[in-house]
Amino acid sequence: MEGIWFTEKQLPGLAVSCLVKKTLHHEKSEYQDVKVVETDTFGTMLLLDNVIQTNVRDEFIYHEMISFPALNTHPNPENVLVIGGGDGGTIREVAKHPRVKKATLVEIDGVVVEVSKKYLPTIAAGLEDPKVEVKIDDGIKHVKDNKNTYDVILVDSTDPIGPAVGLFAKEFYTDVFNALKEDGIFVAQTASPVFNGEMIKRIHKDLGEIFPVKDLYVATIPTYPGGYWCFTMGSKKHSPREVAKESIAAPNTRYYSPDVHFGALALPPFVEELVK
Ligand code: AG3
Repeated sequence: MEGIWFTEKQLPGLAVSCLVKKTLHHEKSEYQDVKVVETDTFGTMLLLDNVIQTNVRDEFIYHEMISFPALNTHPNPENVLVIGGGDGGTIREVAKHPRVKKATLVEIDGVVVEVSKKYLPTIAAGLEDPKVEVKIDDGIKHVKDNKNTYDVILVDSTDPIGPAVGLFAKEFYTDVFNALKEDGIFVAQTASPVFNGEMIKRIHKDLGEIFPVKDLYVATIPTYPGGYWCFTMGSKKHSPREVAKESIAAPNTRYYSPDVHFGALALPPFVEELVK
């Protein structure tokens, strides 16, 4: 794959293509096809089953936005769990938050962790942070086995196909609820409000039956289908809308800021419609 176009078939009738200069790595792990490619437009890029997961150019947007809204909604997010996210980008942001003491990453596919360390060192940097512990294990099992343990749980999964299906199920959200302490907060990436509206609605309904507080916020992520992405939050107590602006920590962030915290929660009517 040198100087040819990689195409992700994002939807049955939609594809996005990227000019690839070089394939740096390609292997089939126990769970998926793992590829790292060098592109002009986005720099080094991680593909799982030919789906764009992350890249050096726009990764900061997704990784900051999956992490900081929950970390700043919780008054004291000392103990944080990230499920998935083996590239390390999410845990890197988590470890940056001044009130986080311990961050555990549970990734099912050890190959993703190894390949990211080798080819995506700026993203994988968090995996070496002293606050961080990496476990190669099944996140679904991990939450079942660790009750009343975490302040914040972030689910940095792939799309709801293949190994990630269970991470979008109501049973899993119930286990996440139980793995959180009494004022815990959960966030998951929940795809595109334009293309995945029905799923977002269903998730919101499921969460509403489990968590007292639920919310949705958006960010612009150029490489994901539609470029406009949702994150869903379930919280036992605190609302992201009631955070004191002065208490918000945004250490060296490039997308997230105290204003973006609230701006991301301002939903256009068609998105609001999905969570009413
Ligand atoms: N996880 C979310 C990837 C979803 C992208 N979907 C797609 N391209 N169709 C990203 C992992 C980054 N840590």
